[in-house]
Amino acid sequence: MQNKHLQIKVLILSFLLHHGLASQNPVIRDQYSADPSARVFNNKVYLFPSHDILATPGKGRVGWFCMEDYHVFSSDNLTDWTDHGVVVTQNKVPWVRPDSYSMWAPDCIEREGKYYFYFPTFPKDTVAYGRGFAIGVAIADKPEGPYLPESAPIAGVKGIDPNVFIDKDGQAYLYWSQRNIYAAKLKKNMRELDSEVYTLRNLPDSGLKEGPYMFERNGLYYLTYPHVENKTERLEYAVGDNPLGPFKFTGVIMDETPGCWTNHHSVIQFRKQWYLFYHANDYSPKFDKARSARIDSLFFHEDGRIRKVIPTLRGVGTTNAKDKIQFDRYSSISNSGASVEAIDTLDRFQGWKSVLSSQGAWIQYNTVDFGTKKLKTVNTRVKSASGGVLEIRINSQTGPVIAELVVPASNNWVIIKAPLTGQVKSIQNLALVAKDNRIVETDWVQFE
Ligand code: FUB
Repeated sequence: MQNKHLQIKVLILSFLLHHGLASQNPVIRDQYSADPSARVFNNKVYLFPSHDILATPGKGRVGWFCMEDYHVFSSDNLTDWTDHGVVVTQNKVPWVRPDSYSMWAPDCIEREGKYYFYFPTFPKDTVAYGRGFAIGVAIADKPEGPYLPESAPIAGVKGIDPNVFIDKDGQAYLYWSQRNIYAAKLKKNMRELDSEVYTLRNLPDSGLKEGPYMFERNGLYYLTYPHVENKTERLEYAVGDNPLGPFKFTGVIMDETPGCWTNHHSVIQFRKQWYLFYHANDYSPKFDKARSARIDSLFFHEDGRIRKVIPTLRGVGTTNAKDKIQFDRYSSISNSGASVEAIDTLDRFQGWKSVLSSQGAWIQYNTVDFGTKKLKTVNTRVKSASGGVLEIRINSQTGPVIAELVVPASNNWVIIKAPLTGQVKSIQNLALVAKDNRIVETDWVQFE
């Protein structure tokens, strides 16, 4: 009987684990989500990524980027994301090759209550996977769609990675790339160019540059872009006092990401904080054309220069203590005896686990909100063939112990419950610490 209860409990908790809301990096947990273009509309953040899928014979080019549609996501706290589903798909756009599988990096912008979604791909009259990318627009009344695609791509534009910027005077600009970065003014209808095409100069001469993203802050125009300075892409920026430049190369926003050749980003300010959206290949460590969107905070120096962003797994936002806290998306980790591994290497969307294997090894997860009411217990999903003991401490690995978790020897995942000691309230940083040298794996920790 007891076994049956345990099984039911495990089933319910497993359902919650796989259908729970996402937080931390990567932010989208059930599909690939590359080239994240984020926008703030109506006090919410909307995310317009490319949707990487894996090509198979007859469906895309095997071993290359493969995308057939776009989803849009939204969040009002940068932690919990809603997927609004497919907004544009290759076989429903009149001018697109229905077998293009090349719906690359998009962008979206609002003008006078309409939402303009820009996307590059191969038109019907081009060779798939050649150099003939065009850029189209689809228009909606709401950020989450439905979007109605125009019947033809934007005339005069050849390339990828559209980005749209509307200046304070109402003038809109389209930026895109094709090894270099180009820009042109857009007409008010947001569907036609209104100037010649400018090649943006004074950026590093050699090495691929793509994925432009323009924003303005305190009268300074930031042209940000991925560039291959060494081996793979890093994020750089140049500044100017005009949306069309001239720009002056100013620095690196994010260094190369080991194991992922591309990076692609956007920058937004949301409730007074600036954020960098970018991607890495978290769910596909061996194939870097299946990528996932991430978010980290971005800060400026006094003189307007951007501080380099160091990518984190913890990401941004507060985690509610009653949600599943994934220590494997850590803020910091001990130099030895602690690691992060995939729960199932055959299904990486199952996420990760923290593994502690020596006395004193620790993993820290910051900014957990315990609220104002005293929580009494902690549930933890753990596995240890030998059994072992973990502690949860607040502040750091040497801070006060708030729970001791005695993990039974088992080859299966089990959920154990332990009492919480002391008054833990408001926002806390937590550390999970090994009390002995036995190996203990932790999937999540949740307070109630
Ligand atoms: O997602 C396909 C391409 O990879 C994008 O268009 C580039 O910016 C790079 O991220």
